[in-house]
Amino acid sequence: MLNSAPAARMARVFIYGTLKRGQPNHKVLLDGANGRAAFQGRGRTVEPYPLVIAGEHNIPWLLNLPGQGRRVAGEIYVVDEQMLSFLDEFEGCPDMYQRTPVRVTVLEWEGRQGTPEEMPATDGTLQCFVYSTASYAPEWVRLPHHDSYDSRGEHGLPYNPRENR
Ligand code: PCA
Repeated sequence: MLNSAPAARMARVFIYGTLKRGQPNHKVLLDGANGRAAFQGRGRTVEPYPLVIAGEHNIPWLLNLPGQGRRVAGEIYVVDEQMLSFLDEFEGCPDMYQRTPVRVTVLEWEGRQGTPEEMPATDGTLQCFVYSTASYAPEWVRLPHHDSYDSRGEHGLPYNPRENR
């Protein structure tokens, strides 16, 4: 048996919002009860997208409008099927966010070497899933566009955690 065989059932996810390290929902990626997630590196979307903070709970949303906004920074994880289904549920997919493909330029890589399916392509890009949305209020496009989300950033719009709602 090849050690890399389970990789076929793993998925790569680009995390740009409250699930990142140091952000309010990161703990769900670390909780083994939800499945497994392994940090692989950091990157930036190849295409620009509008990343806005919207609504009464100051939630970050990547609007599915490639070509507008800024190239968005985030973290790349490989997750198992259990964590992928957990995240779909957690992110209200497909009603709130939709899990869509995105191309990411890798800036820092900590992923395992020697397993071709886990390494960035020779042009330094990777295809990942991302939780973006196409179901947003039209005026959200005119909100400030961020390139790197931090709940406690200078925007002054801290995320309101679910447990407080
Ligand atoms: N959680 C997902 C999408 C937006 C959010 O807050 C993420 O961190 O990528």
